[in-house]
Amino acid sequence: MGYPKIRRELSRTSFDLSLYLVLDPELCGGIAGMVSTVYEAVERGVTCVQLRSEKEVDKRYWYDAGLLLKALLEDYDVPLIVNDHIDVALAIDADGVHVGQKDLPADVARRLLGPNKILGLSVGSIYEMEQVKLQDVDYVGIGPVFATSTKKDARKALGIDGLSMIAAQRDIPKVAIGGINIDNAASVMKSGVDGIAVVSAICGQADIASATRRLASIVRGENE
Ligand code: TZP
Ligand code: MG
Repeated sequence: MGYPKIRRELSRTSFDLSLYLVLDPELCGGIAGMVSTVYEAVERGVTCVQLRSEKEVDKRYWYDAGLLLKALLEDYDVPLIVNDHIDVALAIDADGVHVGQKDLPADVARRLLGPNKILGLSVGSIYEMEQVKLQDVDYVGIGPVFATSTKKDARKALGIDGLSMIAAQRDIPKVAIGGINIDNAASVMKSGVDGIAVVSAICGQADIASATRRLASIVRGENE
């Protein structure tokens, strides 16, 4: 019998953004689909998982899904981040929360979350990047880099140049998001970010394991 894995305490500075899976229950096929997607993906190199839903779903759905995902990720050094819903994140003792520009302000989110949870913030312009308060926010998600059909209200794509300009503004952990796939991931990784966040490049793929393996190898620079 093997020893049980002991989970390293994830802290606000020890997380790895390099391959960040943002879940979509619709694309994954519900809670069971998200659980199997996460299982396949963390085994192949996903380093961070966010629970997000493009469609509005009941609070209880967030809670039930979050509890299952948290139980699954407990065996890995992979944080579970909850999109928008601070109450759900606290209820399931998630590792952190991700807020956007239209959600609660980051300083308010930080106050509600306390000092130890990871807090991510979406930014899509140099101005928004300049406003980031480093005492509250642990990483930023920059995007959309490319056109995406996953987020219905996504702003205009930044392109690689726009991404690079925003990334260069501040010394803070950064992940790029929006339309990233195996064809463009290498160029995104050269734009001054610490990782890529993807939804449809993993969720709903016919072969989750192979899709994740290929992305993981790109972010590790193995295809150079
Ligand atoms: N934020 C900016 S773009 C986006 C989010 C959540 C959706 C990204 O989805 P995909 O399928 O990786 O383009
Ligand atoms: Mg949001």
